[in-house]
Amino acid sequence: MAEQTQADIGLIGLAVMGENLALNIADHGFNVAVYNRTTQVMKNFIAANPDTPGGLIGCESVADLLAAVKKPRKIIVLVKAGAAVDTVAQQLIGAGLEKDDLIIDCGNSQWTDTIRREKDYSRQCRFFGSGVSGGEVGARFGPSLMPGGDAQAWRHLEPIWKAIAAKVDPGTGKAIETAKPGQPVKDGIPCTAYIGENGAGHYVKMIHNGIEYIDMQLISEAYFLMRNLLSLQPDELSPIFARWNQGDLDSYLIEITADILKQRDPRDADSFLVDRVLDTAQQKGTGKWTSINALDMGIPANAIAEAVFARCLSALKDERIEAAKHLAGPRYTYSGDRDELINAVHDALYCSKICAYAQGFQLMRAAEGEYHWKFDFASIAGIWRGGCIIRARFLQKITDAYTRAPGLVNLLLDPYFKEQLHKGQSHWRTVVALAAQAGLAAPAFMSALAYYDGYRSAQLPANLLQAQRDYFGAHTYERTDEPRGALFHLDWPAPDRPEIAMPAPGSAV
Ligand code: 2AM
Repeated sequence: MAEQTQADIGLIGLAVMGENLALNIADHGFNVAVYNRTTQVMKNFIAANPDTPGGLIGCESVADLLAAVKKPRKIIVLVKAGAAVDTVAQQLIGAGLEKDDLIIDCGNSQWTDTIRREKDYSRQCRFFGSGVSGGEVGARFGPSLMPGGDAQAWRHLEPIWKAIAAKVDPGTGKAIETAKPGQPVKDGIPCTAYIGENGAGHYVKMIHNGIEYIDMQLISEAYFLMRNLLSLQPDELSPIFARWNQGDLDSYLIEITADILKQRDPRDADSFLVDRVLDTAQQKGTGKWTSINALDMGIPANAIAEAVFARCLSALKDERIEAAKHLAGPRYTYSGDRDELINAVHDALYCSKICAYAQGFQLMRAAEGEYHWKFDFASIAGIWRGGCIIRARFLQKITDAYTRAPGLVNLLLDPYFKEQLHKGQSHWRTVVALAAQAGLAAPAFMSALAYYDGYRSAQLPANLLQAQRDYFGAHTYERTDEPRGALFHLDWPAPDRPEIAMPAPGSAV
């Protein structure tokens, strides 16, 4: 039984994320009470960390944990997403959690679950959902944190969240390097801010992950095209990514790509590890959730969905090996200039990335209407500048864009991004055309370009499509020479039948 009520915060679930978050909080001088279902795990954790700046209190029951934490209690829950979150929430409520207390679900919960839980538990406590990005290292030394829940409750969590989050240099907009244990980063702009009511934090975390999928796919396609068209070895590609990391593409994912490509196989120093890694990508589901949500809301986030499908296609390894024996592609040898192609791939990557982020922000804009949130997009891009997997110099440009124009309809229309697309599109088209000519799969580059060209087209072929719908299903159409909303139908084929004006949906007729 904990003897004093002294802990600033409680934490349930001591798997690696829970342990690292607890240590990060304690590093910043907060006292943390910890509980784990399997008591020995908690005992081992306490024994392994006797000397943290804030101190850890080990609790053997949920009741002990509640007794140890100062009121209003803040209890972080880091258990497996799904039913376990409800199990733990109910245990806490059963053990005497009070109405002012906060449960903060830091797992990868689906935002719809968080909306439900916030409602279901609103009589017993204040339920928060906070996205935590940056993996195990981020949790330990500075994650990007996306909290959603009751706006009044946020002020109780804010000092701790701001202390433990990654920090960004206010001058450069770049993440400050992760600190060593016991040397927390104190200065800089914290990568956390209140996101919105109920599931808003978990929703924005999901969009982060959806963007992460497409970011990774685009980098992989850039690697694949340069490797195949220029016959470059991984250690020749590594310095190209390292150089890109000094410019517009400066980001964590480009940085680790440069590292990965120069890594030799620990089993065979003559080969590169990347060539020994099987080309089948796994997934945990957040990219899929993002794509399903895009389909549900009718938002064209095609590049994000394409990145999910690219992983699905990669997973069909046995089928692909078999198909490769039967299905022919073109014979193609690139005979152009090496550096020119490398620059073109760079620009294709940058332009595609702009479209991918534009899609992610379009989704959040649509979700505002769907779930009654009000997002601060400059702040969201700001939170992602440090701590998380998609951290990048690029995000400062997005913060700038939404600071200039908070109501920006689409990121593509921001003057900076527009200029980049205008400058890079010729190279982008060259790369997509080369991929098609050479028969190299580059679905994300192609899909992003299709989005760009579709979005900037005042006229698309949907006139024919809608006419087809009216032809076989009497689904009606609008006319270019009539006000929007006026509906018409023809009994096709109809050389001499009149067009019928249809009542607008919802009208009294
Ligand atoms: P355990 O060590 O007892 O398995 C990740 O699975 C973390 O969530 C672990 O700390 C695990 O505790 C905890 N966890 C998973 N399901 C749980 C549940 N239903 N109740 C409490 N903790 C749970």
